Amino acid sequence: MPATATRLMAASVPPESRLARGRGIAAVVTVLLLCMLLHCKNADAASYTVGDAAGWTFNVQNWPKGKSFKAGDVLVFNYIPLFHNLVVVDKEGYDACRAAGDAKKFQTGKDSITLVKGGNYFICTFPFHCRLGMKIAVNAS
Ligand SMILES: [Cu+2]
Repeated sequence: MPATATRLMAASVPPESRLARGRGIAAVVTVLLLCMLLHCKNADAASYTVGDAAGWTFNVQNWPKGKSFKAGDVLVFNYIPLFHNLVVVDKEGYDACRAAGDAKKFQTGKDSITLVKGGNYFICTFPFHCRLGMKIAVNAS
């Protein structure tokens, strides 16, 4: 094909449609960048199994020691729901091993909790369990 014919064909594409194609590409690139950003945010959040292999049980109190947590990290609590539960409390509730009546209670045996910035406190409210160290305090930065 002679060079002039190619040039003619390229010129026959109306400029508006080329502009539209450019906008389409820009939109796709924007969506891809947003996906990558969201993915990075998720990849940044870590997931921890509370108590490691032993799970959420007695004497788990020291498990958070030496670990650093960030808001958005997820704690996974594994336990037998017949024997334990998981209740979100505040510092006072943690210290006194007492949950308010409206405290958020989980009892599936496998609960995933996303940490909020600051203090995150969890206890088991089965009689004496909290006193036996079934409590954790986690500070998330
Ligand atoms: Cu318990």
